[in-house]
Amino acid sequence: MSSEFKITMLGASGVGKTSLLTAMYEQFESTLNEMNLQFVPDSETETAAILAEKLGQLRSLTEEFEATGGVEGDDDIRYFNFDIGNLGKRPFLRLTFVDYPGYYLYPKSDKTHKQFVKDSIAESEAVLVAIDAPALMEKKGKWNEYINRPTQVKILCQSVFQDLRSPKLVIFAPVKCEKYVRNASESEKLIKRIHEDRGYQSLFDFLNSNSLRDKIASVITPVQTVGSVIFSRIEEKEKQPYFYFHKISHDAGYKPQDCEQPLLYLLRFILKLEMEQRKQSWLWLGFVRNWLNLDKDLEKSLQNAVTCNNQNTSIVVQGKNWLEI
Ligand SMILES: Nc1nc2c(ncn2[C@@H]2O[C@H](COP(=O)(O)OP(=O)(O)OP(=O)(O)O)[C@@H](O)[C@H]2O)c(=O)[nH]1
Ligand SMILES: [Mg+2]
Repeated sequence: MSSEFKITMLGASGVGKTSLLTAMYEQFESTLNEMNLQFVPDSETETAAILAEKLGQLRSLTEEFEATGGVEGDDDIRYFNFDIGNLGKRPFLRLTFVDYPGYYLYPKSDKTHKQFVKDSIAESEAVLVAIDAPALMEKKGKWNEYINRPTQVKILCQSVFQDLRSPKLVIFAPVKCEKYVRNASESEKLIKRIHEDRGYQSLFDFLNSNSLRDKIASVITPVQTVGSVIFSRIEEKEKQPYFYFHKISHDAGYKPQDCEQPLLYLLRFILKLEMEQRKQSWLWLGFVRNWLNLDKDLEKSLQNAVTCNNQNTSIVVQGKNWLEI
């Protein structure tokens, strides 16, 4: 059996959770190949097939389109297994991403749905928070609470992150952010806004509170899940916002960028957990359950891989020690 790590997606309806998973899968494959590793096809959940369908949707975005979740979004819980192994060998690591319709988070949603998300986060080693960047950045963040629901996200984390017995990684991934990462100073602005009051400040404050500080690592890593489309405008109809995007040029194709970054941080964290446990397992007996049993070569290639974090666009907010190899 390979070791299994669970990651729960977090984010309201339509922010881009499933698209993010799709782009991550696509882009990470080439990173893995460079290390002589590969995704091993997973016949149980047909991850690759489902993601291919979503990929088709992303590729076929028209000249101008409105980004929505809900109807075109997903209506069920889905588990995406990313199995990683040496070429031609059995996988040594399985990353299971838990994806669900974003409306599960809403205050009025079914109790069992909300409980499902809570349980899933509690059982996960990491949480991947997708953030709709235009909602955060445009009109001084007027639509952020409505679209991204940071308060709801914080309340959920507060109810789950208590008495943590093992460290957790929280990855903040702003998506649809082509317009905001065109140069270093714009990227900085995006990252700053995520930290601010209008963004996720109170969640960061909570994660950095005395009882959690030592056990939580968090990073912000912007991704471009489509790459070739850019935010153009918001139209307000009957007090509802509609976000429109357009292609950067007539023949611009699907060109995701930095989508492997969240996975690199994840692997870094997993590797570090392994190393720490090996060093001081007497201290951390509580979370010895996921030994990777890496051989020397594999450990080396993983170590090489995780140094590929893009320092220009991503930052570690807290818990650097859980990510240092
Ligand atoms: N412009 C732009 N649009 C995107 C990007 N990623 C996703 N979208 C669009 O945003 C919409 C919602 O994306 P999804 O990935 O389905 O969102 P979701 O969070 O899974 O939504 P639910 O499953 O309903 O919770 C779709 O119309 C996507 O085409 C992006 O990087 N840029
Ligand atoms: Mg979805």
